[in-house]
Formats: sequence, structure tokens, C-alpha cells
Amino acid sequence: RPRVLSGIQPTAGSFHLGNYLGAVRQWVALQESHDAFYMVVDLHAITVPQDPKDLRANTRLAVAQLLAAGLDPERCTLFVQSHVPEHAQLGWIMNCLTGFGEASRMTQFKDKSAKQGADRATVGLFTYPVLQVADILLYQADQVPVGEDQRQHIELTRDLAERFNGRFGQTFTIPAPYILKETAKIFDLQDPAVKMSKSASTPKGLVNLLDDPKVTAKKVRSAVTDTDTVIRFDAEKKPGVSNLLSIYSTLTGTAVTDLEQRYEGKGYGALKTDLAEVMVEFVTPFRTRTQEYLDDPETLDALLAKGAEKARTVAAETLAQTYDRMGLLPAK
Ligand code: AQP
Repeated sequence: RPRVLSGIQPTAGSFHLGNYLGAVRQWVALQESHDAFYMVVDLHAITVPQDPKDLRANTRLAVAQLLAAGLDPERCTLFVQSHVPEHAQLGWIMNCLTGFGEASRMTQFKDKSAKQGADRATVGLFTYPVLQVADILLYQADQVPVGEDQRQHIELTRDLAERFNGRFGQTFTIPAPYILKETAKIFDLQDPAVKMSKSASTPKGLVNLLDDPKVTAKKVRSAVTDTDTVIRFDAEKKPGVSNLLSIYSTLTGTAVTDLEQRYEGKGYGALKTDLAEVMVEFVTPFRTRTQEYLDDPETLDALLAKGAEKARTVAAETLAQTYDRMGLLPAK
């Protein structure tokens, strides 16, 4: 079975709709057909300041949400990044292979550091994409299911894997991004020109899966569309409506063309009211399931311990091979 690897940050508490549709939903599907490794990337989260208590709670909360979304620890390897020390170790090796200029070209760093101010952005935030390279290469992943915003980081991963293989001999699998066109980028409900994001979206534009379903329904009903009235998918001319159609289509498994037909001659109000209902039906059981997993932290922690053990077997082998190829003297 081909292997997939992906991760999600435990930062904001609730996952948002972009995280779910852009990434987590694919993770659930891929565990059936692939050898799947999924992790909560707490080492990435600390590239910006975190309150220790919140970080710990949010890490469990992220795991609970992944399980609620449908990840099954019997079908995939689910773990927390910091439980597998090889990530930080291979991260250092990859830092030593990355050009400073190359790292400086990462647009996510540019955006995030611009927001924080150059003096406050950490070196960790700067090298975060390089740690991500290590995350992927450790598992010899063939594919990486992510949203469009991560494409550049997968490109960097490919470049570094090729560089290492070229210099030291075949060691790493060259991974490919796994990005579904329809959900590659879910947009802010209030500003459909920008991606839905926990740090950049306004509260009204951001759908948090763990919000009160009534709040979510209201956000969907007041989503920004356009002054036209026709319900048609046109990402350029009608980004707001197109975003709603993508969300609707993915959550219900109905083709966008079928939705266009269903809403022919109807107003935006009808579309939004129905989508609000679809959303409520989706988030209500999701919230309940998440809470159930959270109520049993011992089981959660035991499951993570098992996941880390499975992950370490693979990660340790790759790291040992990497050290050896590079000429690091083995400890006797
Ligand atoms: N709007 C989105 N559409 C599609 N996919 C998205 N992802 C995030 N936003 C969208 C995908 O979610 C996965 C996990 O993301 P992350 O935990 O790495 O968080 P992020 O990318 O940092 O999420 P945000 O909300 O965009 O955070 P900020 O505001 O801090 O930048 C990834 O696969 C990502 O592609």
C-alpha cells in the first residue's frame, strides 16, 4: 500500500471548516486505501507563543476531533509529533541542507512573520517548513494530503529529498502533494477572496466545527455572495457562491452541476438556508463525538502511546540510515 503522511496543528482549539474539508476529510478516506500516518504537530504549534496548559489541552482536543472525524487507530497510525523525537532530529539535518535564501522564499513564513512583526517572529517559525520536510521524509511518504496553502512546502520537501539522495545515495522517497481540486482552498465566508484561516479570518468568516451549531448556521446564512442572483459555479466572477457550492457539494456528495440545477430560479437565500441545515447536521454529531473522546483522556493517551510506538519504528529506521549515509559516527 502506498504511504501517506499528514499533520494538523493543535493551536486554535476547534478545527475550522477549511482544515476539515481541505485535509482531514481526505485523511479519513485515505486510511482505507493507504498505509496512513497522521499526527498532531505540537512542535509546529510552538513556533508561535503557546500557553503550556492550553497547548496540552488543545493537543488532546485535536486528537479527539480527528477521531470524531472518523480516523480509526486500527486503520491508521495516529500520534503526537513530539512523542517521536526523530522529527526534531531529522529536522536539524534538513536545516543543514536548506539554503537560507531557499527558506526565505516560503510564502507562509513571509505572511506570518509580516503579521507578527520581524522582531517577534522566531527562528522556529522560519525553519518550520524544514521541520515539515523532516516530518514527511521520516515516513518515506508517497503522498501528502493537504490544502493548497501547503503546496510550496511539499515542493521544498521534494527538492531536499532529491538533494540528499543525490549527495548521499538513495535514501528518501520523493513525495507528491495530494490536493483535491474542489476543496484545495475553502474561502472565508465574509471575504471569499482569501482562504478561511484561524489567524486571518474574522469570526464571522470562520466556521469552527465546535461552535454552537446555531452560530454556525447564522454564519452560513449571512455569508457574502454577490449582487447577481444566479446560482452558478464561477470561482473568478462569483467566489462567494462558488465557495458555498463547493462546501455543499463536498458535505453532501452532490455534484456541483446537480446543485446548480436544483437551485435554478431560486435565490441565494434558499441555498444558504439549506446549506446552514447541512452544516448543522454535520457539526452536531461531530461535537458530541469529540466530547465523548475528551471525556476519556486515559484511553486517548493510551491510544497515542501506541501510535507513537508504531511511528517510531519507521522513523528510527529512516533516521539511522540518514545518519549513517551522512557519516555521523554511530555511538557504541
Ligand atoms: N481554508 C483552507 N482550505 C483548505 N485547506 C485548508 N487548510 C487550512 N486552511 C484551509 C489545511 O488544513 C490542514 C491543517 O492546517 P494547519 O493545522 O497546518 O493549520 P494552518 O494551515 O496553519 O491553518 P490556518 O487556519 O490557515 O492557520 P493560520 O491562520 O495560522 O495560517 C493543512 O493541510 C492545510 O492545508
